Amino acid sequence: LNDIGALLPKGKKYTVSVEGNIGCGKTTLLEYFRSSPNVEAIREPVEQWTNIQGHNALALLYQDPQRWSFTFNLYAQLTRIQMHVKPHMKPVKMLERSLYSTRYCFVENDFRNKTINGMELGILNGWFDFLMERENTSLDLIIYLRADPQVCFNRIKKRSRKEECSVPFELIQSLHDLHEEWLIQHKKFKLPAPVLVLDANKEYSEITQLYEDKRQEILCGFH
Ligand code: DGT
Repeated sequence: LNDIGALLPKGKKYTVSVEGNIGCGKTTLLEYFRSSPNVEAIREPVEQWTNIQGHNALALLYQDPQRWSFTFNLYAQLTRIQMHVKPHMKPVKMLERSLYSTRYCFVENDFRNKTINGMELGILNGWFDFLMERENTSLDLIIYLRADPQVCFNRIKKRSRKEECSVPFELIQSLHDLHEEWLIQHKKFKLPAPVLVLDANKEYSEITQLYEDKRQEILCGFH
């Protein structure tokens, strides 16, 4: 009975992506729903990014963004497509971020900041378009954990992941603006799925109550 999804009427399975700024609480949401028997929560492979053949890509990214942003995004894209194509083991597959946030938030930010140039953007976009066409990157729902940049920044400082000790507030503000452009204002990029916006300024007990209240919507009925 590993594949509960296979037993569902017409085999319908849902893929949900959890999006939002660094420090907004994506991990907390995934951990919260991981206990549900219908949910497979797929965490972002930060451990993979901190050890590529003994190299810490995340640390290098923040030490010298000009040098390493292209490399990091290319690798992030690989680990993301691996999350998208991982076969469903349960009816709801919940992803921490997606191929879309790499492209629409991080890559976009790096291009606007000139930490990647036009050629590097072209290469990343070439891969992005190819993967979107060839692989199943469809999403049924996006959960946007929307938090003030200052709240995210404070949480990043508090959790003090060593690679992120030099993250400037400006980066958090820019990433916030790009999430807003994509998920709220629908300015430049297409939405791959409907968006459920949750107020992620709330602290743990309040936000978990919100998850409980929204359980039906978040799990597409598989609560
Ligand atoms: P949470 O649980 O909401 O606090 O989420 P985090 O902060 O654990 O996870 P996330 O994805 O916001 O970021 C983890 C670190 O990796 C953070 O320093 C930003 C970086 N990062 C994540 N995805 C990408 C990406 O696609 N491109 C680039 N350049 N950096 C990324």
